[in-house]
Amino acid sequence: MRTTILAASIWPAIALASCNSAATGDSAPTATASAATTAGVQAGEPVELPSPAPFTAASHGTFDEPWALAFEPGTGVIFLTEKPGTMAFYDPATGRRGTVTGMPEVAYEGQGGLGAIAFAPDYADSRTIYLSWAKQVGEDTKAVVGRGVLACDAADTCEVEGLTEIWEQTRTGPRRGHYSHRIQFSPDGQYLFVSSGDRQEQDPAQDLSNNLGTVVRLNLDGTPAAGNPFAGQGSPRDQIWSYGQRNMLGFDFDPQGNLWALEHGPRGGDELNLVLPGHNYGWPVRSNGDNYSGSDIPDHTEDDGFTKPAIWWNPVIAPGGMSFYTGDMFGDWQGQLLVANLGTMSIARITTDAAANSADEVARYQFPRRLRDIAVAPDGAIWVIEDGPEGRLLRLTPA
Ligand SMILES: [Ca+2]
Ligand SMILES: [Ca+2]
Repeated sequence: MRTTILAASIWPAIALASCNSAATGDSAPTATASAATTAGVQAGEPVELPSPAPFTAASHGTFDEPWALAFEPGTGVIFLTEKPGTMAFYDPATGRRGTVTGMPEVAYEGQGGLGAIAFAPDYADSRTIYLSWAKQVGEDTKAVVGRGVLACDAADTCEVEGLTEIWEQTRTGPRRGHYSHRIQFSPDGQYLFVSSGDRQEQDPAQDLSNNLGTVVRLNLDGTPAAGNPFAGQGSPRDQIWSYGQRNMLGFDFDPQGNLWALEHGPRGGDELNLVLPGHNYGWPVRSNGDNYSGSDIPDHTEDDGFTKPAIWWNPVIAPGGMSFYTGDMFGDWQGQLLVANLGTMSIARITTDAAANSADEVARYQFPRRLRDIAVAPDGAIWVIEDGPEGRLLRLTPA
């Protein structure tokens, strides 16, 4: 009963606005392909893929350097961050789209800008959302995470109210890359995990006096979680969950509750790692790739003392984002990992075995452009965003 009342009080603005949309359902005056709906979702514009795939793709509009997407719990409305510092939303059911104000000031340069978006585990009650971004600090930058409350009205706008920084990279740097700053909540909703890239500085990933090149495990308010592997050793060691990691743009829990991170290698050596507390993944001491200059970095070996990747790529796949598939629409893919790739302009489909710390790439599907992020909709459809200016929002459904 309480849930019902809350739902009605939380989402009336969205529902009202949807009724005002010209593209809504049976009252839509036009019958073009883009306005038609299938199973309650806009059809979109068909997109031709470079080679046969077990799905068809349809575009649902373009965005300005989209970086991450997430589905609002309860409504299925898609919220997308745009790297220059803006956020948009799109309702697949009606085609309605709008903007979100209250965004932070971001350091938009190189790989930096607005990053991840995640809805709090208690979003239905709290309306709290989490964002990550690159922040200017003098001549340097750092990745930060903040949270605020999402408020939407009927005028196709939403606002993030009271956005407050709750976590930061403890060492700033002059380079404009390897922020990582992907966000995941533990399946029980108790913990906030953030991937913190090495900021192209390399050595800090082995130095626990900073939190670069690590995964951190935090309480929902950004404070270090109790029980972390280096608890009691001061800050920031007390927030570090794992280390020796490079630039983790793929970051997700599998359906069994294991956390995985997919990091960019240098010249070769992209790695998918099962993220375990206290483990050291070897960067920059070991890599199955080498430096961009061509100089050697010793490969991972059985006796190197570091945790080995479950799978690695040489040449690289250059991941943008990843999501474990949970849904009915692609039933055979249940529990498999889907990686949206920048460099190889593809989706890689991967089976994982956490107990054996192994994984296999079982298929790769080519796309016409670089892919930045991927997410699974409540109905089981797969959504991806293309990288760059006028990056398209694509919905994939079985062919
Ligand atoms: Ca490694
Ligand atoms: Ca090597």
